[in-house]
Parts: sequence; structure tokens; C-alpha cells
Amino acid sequence: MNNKKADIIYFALVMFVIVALPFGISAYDKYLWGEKIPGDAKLFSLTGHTQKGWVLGSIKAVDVLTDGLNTKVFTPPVIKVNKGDRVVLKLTSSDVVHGFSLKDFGVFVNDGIHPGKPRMISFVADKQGVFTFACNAICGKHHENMSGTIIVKA
Ligand SMILES: [Cu+2]
Repeated sequence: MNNKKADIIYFALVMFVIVALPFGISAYDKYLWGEKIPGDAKLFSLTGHTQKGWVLGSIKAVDVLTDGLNTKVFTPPVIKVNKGDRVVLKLTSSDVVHGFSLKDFGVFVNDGIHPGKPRMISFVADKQGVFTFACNAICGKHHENMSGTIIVKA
């Protein structure tokens, strides 16, 4: 094989990867989110952090790196939904392996939420009230603080 032919083949390979990558990522997202989640589901992201507890949304990398500087920043998240809503939570860890439990709705992640591997959980908020979710993996000295509230309104 001459060099020119090899160049063309490598070029084609690189182009293939560049073109295929977004498709791969969106397919992986679909796989994570599951196909059966209806479009009207209420979606929330929760990121587990050993010092800040559960954070609504995502945590910036810089916050993970500087967590020792602002350990006092701790605001447990509050999620508000309406009775009957399908709720989907995307659970991510920013540092160590966390877990998740929302026992009032029978939701448990017992095999861990590992950094870089978001977990999707889904349930129907079929009862009204104020419910607590927590981390069910011993993840550090602030483990006890790792909780949040889900308010289900009528
Ligand atoms: Cu935890």
C-alpha cells in the first residue's frame, strides 16, 4: 500500500469518527434516559457531592476542586411537583460513589451512583405530601447531610 492510499484511509477514518461521535453520544443519552419516558415527565438533575450533599443541577468542575474552601455552603434541594406527575431524576456523582433512596415511592439505587455514570430513576408522584430522599451509600463524614425534599402538591 502506498502512502497516499494510507493517507486517504486514515482521513476517512478520522472523518468517520468526527461524524459518528455526536450520533454515538445521542444514542448513549437515549440509552441512559430510556425510551419509555413520556415527553411530559418532569425532569430533574441531582448531583451528589460529599461536602455539599445533593445539588440540584450539575456541579462545575471548579467547585469540585475547591470544595474544601466552602464546606459551609449546604442547601438541601427542594423539588416541587404536582400529584400525578411522572418524575424522572437524573442522578450523577461528582466525586465518590453515592446511593439514592426515596422510600415513600419505593425508589432505591443500591448498586451505587458512580462518577461519570448517571443513573436515571423514574416514579409517579401519586400521593400528596412532603417526602425526603437521601443517599444510601456511606460516602463520607457529611453523608448524613445528603438529603433533600420532594414536595408533591395536590
Ligand atoms: Cu452520598
